[in-house]
Amino acid sequence: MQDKGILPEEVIQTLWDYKKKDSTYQSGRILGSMCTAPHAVGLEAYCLFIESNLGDPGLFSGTQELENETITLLGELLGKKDIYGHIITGGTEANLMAIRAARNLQGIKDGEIIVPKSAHFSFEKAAEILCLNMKEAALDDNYKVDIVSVENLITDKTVAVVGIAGTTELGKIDPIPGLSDICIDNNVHLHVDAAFGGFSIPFLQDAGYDFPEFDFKIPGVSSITIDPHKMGLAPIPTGGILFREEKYLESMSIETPYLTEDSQSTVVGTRTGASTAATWALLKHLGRDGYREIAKGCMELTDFLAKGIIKSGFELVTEPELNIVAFKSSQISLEEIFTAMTEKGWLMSISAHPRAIRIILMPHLKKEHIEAFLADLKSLI
Ligand code: 0PR
Repeated sequence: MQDKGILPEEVIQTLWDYKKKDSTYQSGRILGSMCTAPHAVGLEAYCLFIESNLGDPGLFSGTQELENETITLLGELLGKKDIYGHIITGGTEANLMAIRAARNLQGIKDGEIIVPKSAHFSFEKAAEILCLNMKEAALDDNYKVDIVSVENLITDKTVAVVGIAGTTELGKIDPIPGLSDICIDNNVHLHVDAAFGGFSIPFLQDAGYDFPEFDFKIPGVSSITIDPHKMGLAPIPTGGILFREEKYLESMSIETPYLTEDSQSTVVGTRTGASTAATWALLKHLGRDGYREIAKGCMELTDFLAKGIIKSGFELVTEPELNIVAFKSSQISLEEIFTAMTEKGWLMSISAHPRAIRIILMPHLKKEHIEAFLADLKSLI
């Protein structure tokens, strides 16, 4: 560090030089991200609460009220108004908290968790941190978890089973009602990872999409991850963890003797209230109608891209269920497609199971972006 400080204008100018190297959602080139440009109302709310620290909520009682209201609103969205939870940093922290609560309540030594083969890698982190063994359940032909495989993996050491409502790679929705039945029969915690699908499935159901139930309406579901910073359009970092009963939070409660609250259940101590304000603001501003139109728009673009991919001579590896399209070609390798399209400026990702080019149709993508993408893709064959 230099001794003499630099003028603010100079500091900001240099920051701009760095920022110019970043990709932007507005360019329409980011095709492999589950995040998107934050909505202006969420951004304003975020900035308004930039000082607020929910790690010491007695100092920020207004933000604390907002968090309680936000959790109730999210619970209402996911089938149960009287729920318990927190607004945290994202899906990773939410999944860690869910598995931690399940482990603490079950009190089993050398416990195990069962996750679908399609689960996000955050469960591997959770298992390692919590000293649990992670077992992977097989998928069916449609890349959803196979219930029989889960049932066969359950033992008296199982502390939690995970189902996914919107898988990371393909956007598939696991059969949560079936998982719920076996979790109730075996007295096991069922956690639903709806980090991606939580902010679209309920609204698409309103719009007439035929999706299975996945939330607290299903009796065996004990906890749900829902990320406002994905399809919720909140600025990052904004995640949500919801529990059916207060006992799950209590099982993780640590005494905090000198703070304005006596105990804390979150992993993070100092915790921004800005994420809470942004989520509350967007739920209020957009309402069910606003979120439904956003989710529908993404699905319409998904359909447009999927049809365009087939017309251009490529193959879908599976029928899209949410707003993710995965495709390949029988003529060109994935690496060749990836390299050629990257050279043309498209920022995509390659899924691992199954291997495919993976495009996530987030709200920052417009029809003209997808038309330009398809034109470039067609030129490869
Ligand atoms: N659960 C599911 C189903 C997810 O898809 C993700 C992240 C998580 C949990 C973890 O959430 P956090 O990353 O908020 O902790 N899914 C995306 C992925 O890994 C995250 C992402 C977002 C990756 C934007 C890249 C990117 O540009 O693909």
